[in-house]
Amino acid sequence: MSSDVSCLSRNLLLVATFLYSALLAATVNAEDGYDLWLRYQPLEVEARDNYRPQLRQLVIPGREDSRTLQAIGDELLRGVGGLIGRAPEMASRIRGDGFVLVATPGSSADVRAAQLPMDALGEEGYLIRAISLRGHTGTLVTANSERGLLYGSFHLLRLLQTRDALVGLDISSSPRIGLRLLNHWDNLDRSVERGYAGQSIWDWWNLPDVLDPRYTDYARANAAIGINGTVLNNVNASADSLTPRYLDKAAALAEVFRPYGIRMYLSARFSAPVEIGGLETADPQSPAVQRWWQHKADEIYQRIPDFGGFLVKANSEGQPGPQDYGRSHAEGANLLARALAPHGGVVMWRAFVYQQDNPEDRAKQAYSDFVPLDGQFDDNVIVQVKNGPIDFQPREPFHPMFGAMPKTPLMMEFQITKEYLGFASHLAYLGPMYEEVLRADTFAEGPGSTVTKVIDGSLHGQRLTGIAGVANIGRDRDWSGSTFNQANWYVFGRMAWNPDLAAATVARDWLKITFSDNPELLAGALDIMLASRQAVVDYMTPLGLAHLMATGHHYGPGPWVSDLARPEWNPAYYHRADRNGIGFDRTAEGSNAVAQYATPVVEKFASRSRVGEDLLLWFHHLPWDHRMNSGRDLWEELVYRYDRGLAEVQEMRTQWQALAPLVDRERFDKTARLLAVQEREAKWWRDASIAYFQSVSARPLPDGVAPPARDLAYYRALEFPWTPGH
Ligand code: GCV
Repeated sequence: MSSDVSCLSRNLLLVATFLYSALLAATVNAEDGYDLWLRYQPLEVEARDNYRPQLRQLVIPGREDSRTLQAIGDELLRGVGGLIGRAPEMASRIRGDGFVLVATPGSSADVRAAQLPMDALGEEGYLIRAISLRGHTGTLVTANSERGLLYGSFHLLRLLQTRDALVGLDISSSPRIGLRLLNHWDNLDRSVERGYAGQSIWDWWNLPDVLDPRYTDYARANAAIGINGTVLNNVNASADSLTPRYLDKAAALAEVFRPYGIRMYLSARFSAPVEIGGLETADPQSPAVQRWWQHKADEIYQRIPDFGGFLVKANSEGQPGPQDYGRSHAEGANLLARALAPHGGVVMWRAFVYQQDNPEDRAKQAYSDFVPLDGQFDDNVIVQVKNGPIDFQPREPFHPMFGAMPKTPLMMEFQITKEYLGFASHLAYLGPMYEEVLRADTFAEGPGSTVTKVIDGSLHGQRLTGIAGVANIGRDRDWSGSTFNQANWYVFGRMAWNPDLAAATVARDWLKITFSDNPELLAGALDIMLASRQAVVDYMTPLGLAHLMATGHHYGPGPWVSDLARPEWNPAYYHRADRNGIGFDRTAEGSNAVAQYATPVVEKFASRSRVGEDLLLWFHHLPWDHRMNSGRDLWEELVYRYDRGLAEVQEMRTQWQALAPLVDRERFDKTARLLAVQEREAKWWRDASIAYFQSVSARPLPDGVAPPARDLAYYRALEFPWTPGH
């Protein structure tokens, strides 16, 4: 009996041990997405064997005295160690073949002696070269600054992650755009405007005392893709962010970011002199107001000596601004710019403005306000312009301000968070959208005057250049609400560094880093990513339609909404559908928004046949029986596009299912579940939109098309009081 008991307990112990080890293994291998592109899981055996002889020693002169060089050393040890299963030995000098030397000409006599072409690299660029030094072969990462070394080192790690050869390396890279920033729309209470990945990562309450290790990982992730600045707080700003208490908190974050080359910026509320300064006015002409901003700048730079500057949303959607005092945007921007100038800071002044009670087409208002001010902004002001003239829609034409202000630096504002593309739950890879905008030709100075050339400064000889992405980052374990949303943060950074990169190239890199280089996985997942944005366009806003989302939270369809106080808040304002036709006439017969573009572009956009069907209804109001390229009439084409969008999502789900054996369990399941949500919601969009537009057009559904699942009244009655991000 007693031996039975002891045998039983032995067996139980064995089972428990086995379960514990299995659990441990599962935890160790768990892929919850936290690592982003800093994922240093072991490469395939062959790749590891190839790399090992080339990554034996790491030499970083001066490492003891520099936090950036220490960060580089830590990252390379960790990265190489993880990827090839053996960290290089940290050495003080080159001892044999297989060295990696990370040094500037200033920190290494060998680099100086090599006389490399360093001039073109500028402050942040780098060279990565296969090199022979002191009779040994190895790899050199060099740059003019430690920041350049940092970016070069991350590039070296990327080469391993994408399984590129180190033999014969000769890479020279420098960023095309100076300010490469994330904009957080994060509030002091940790809510995030248009954020769908949980609370803000900034724990304002516990700062500056508690420094979440996430802050360092955030800085690492950004540095790895070349992002060099971050605006911590929402453009709908609270003046409290500028009080000493909150500046101390911001300073603690700046300290964490500094070794990673990330400068801190803050959104400034224009009326702060009144709200926290006790002044009676915020008028830019008031000497007291000017002094207040100068003192504020001094106070900030005392705490954060490398503070980048202010981002400002003024006279837009209820925010205070210079026009409250009869002053222009330029006068407002210059007020802040003059306070920052002695310290080297910049003002990023947003052009996202449209006015209550202004009957002008909303798509025209920013241009009308800003273009006459060209030449009036101080040198340290850059005007931040959204990619399109309305507001981050699934598809918009490029903003007409690009190319139209030759004397003013303009920076791009993209949205990485998907306010209008299905929140965090829909899979929509934004690379193709960024690419479409960056490559658009403004014709401002003749053919080839692309948006990229406007924002990289080459078109009009601007020295101050920038690009910002509204972040999709929150407290969620995977940072962005889904694995595939991480790709949008990633591609933003990569294109900010090099706007000529193709969306497909970046997606491939990201897939290799995030999952593996299995060819089947790469092909299948790449297909999904590249089709995804057009799918969203098709099931939400096909053929150039825009802003059909439900009121306020923008979750789901609301094309029927037409009773809101401001006309341009109503979807009906944008689609203008009635019994006879649909679309916004922006030609000379309509609002004439086309006239804001340069001549050949005007002609293209104004022509029904040349504008392209993707933007057709953005610029034209057309009868339902307008003949389309497909031979279908406009009504049939609209229905066809809604169906096509839904079918694409169904296809994406099928493709993802086929990849199940190639993806780890946790990330596979989460993506699969989200794709199911996306299919359900794409169907909702399709059904509700068709039901509504049919109620207006009074046209029969084309043969063989499934009728909407419910009647229009059902869709109209849906309410979502607790949507995130609102
Ligand atoms: C930060 C849109 C969004 C707002 C956002 C605004 C802006 O209107 O819905 O949430 O406010 O753009 O970019 O300022």
